[in-house]
Amino acid sequence: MKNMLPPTSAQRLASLKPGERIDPEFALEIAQCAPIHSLGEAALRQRRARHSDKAYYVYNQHLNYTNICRNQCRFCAYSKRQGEAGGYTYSLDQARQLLLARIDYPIREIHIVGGLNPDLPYAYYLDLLSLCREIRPQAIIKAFTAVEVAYFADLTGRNEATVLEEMRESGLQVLPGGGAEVFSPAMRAQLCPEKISAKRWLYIHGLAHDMGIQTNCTVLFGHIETWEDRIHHLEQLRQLQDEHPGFICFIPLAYQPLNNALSAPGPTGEEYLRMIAISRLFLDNIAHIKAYWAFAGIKAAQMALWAGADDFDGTIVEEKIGHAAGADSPRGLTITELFQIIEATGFIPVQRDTYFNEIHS
Ligand code: V47
Ligand code: SF4
Repeated sequence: MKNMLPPTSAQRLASLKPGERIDPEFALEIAQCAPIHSLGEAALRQRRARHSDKAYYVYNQHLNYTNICRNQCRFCAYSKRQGEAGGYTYSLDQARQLLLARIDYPIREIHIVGGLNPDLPYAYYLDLLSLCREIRPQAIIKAFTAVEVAYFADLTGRNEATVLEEMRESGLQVLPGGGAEVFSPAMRAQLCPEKISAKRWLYIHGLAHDMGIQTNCTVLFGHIETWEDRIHHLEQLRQLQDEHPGFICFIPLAYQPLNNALSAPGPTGEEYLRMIAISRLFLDNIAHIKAYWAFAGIKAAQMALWAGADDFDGTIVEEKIGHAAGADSPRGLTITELFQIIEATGFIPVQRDTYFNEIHS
């Protein structure tokens, strides 16, 4: 029960050392039972020990090349079936126009993800990467979730290592963290039965890390999963990072409840902060925790900087996946708005690239 932590556990939480590893049982106890201010304060101490009062942000642009997808994840309001109204696929020329439309802005990251569209040939993805490389040589290309990489491998009969190598040769530098959802097989069976298994998602990220391609990681939470599922998910990520290091940043994705097949309300503000805080406390081997404002909402994301998060993501322009499911945040922010939103929290806004190299211009 919330606010009912036994004194010994409360004492342990209050005296955690910087970077101290906590076990899953303790994580479950404090995530559920610690008063939110105690949990948040412990996470804030860990966050400050690593990043002082810096709060990072990135000048980025999203490119969602298609929403046509052969999967039907129950939480997804973004995807359409082939031939369904509202389905779209950008031609390479349309993608070029979207990139050129923002060419006067000093964008540092292009974030590319899309559905699993049976109409697109493998060459399209390589050409899309080359196009981004050509138009945006200064930006880091963070492209294709493990779910897409697995799809390309199955589509072409290549193994995942070959796909990753060919993608890298065309410009891919980092994998985004999407598609992880919740690793529990029972949850996956209910949420996204067509999607690759947790085992394959973890395999692809470990493989990418071993090849020198860094990646991000996520959890989709606040729907039908339990705290046990969430901690189990964090355990899998921490173990992979121990064995195959390469995760840059962890992103708890707040479930958006509209226009999809799941019947769940989404996390409360308090639950969001608990998830951010426990992520900071448990993932002692992942440097950064992202408050993804587009899904959390700007105000909850601002609060999250006080509960363990150190990153605010970016300008985005324009977010489609969460907004299809009812996100009520803006679809993008100007760099000035982003700076001011972070500054208003009392933290120091620091522009970064995808690898968290600081940008001082
Ligand atoms: O993989 C789909 C999720 C993800 C919903 O790596 C939903 O830096 C909430 O992964 N409610 C895509 N979430 C977003 C993502 C991401 C975003 C920002 C930065 C990075 C990064 C990664 O969105 C999908 C899926 O897990 N999603 N539907 C929904 N209704
Ligand atoms: Fe397709 Fe991704 Fe949506 Fe699942 S979450 S239906 S894989 S676009």
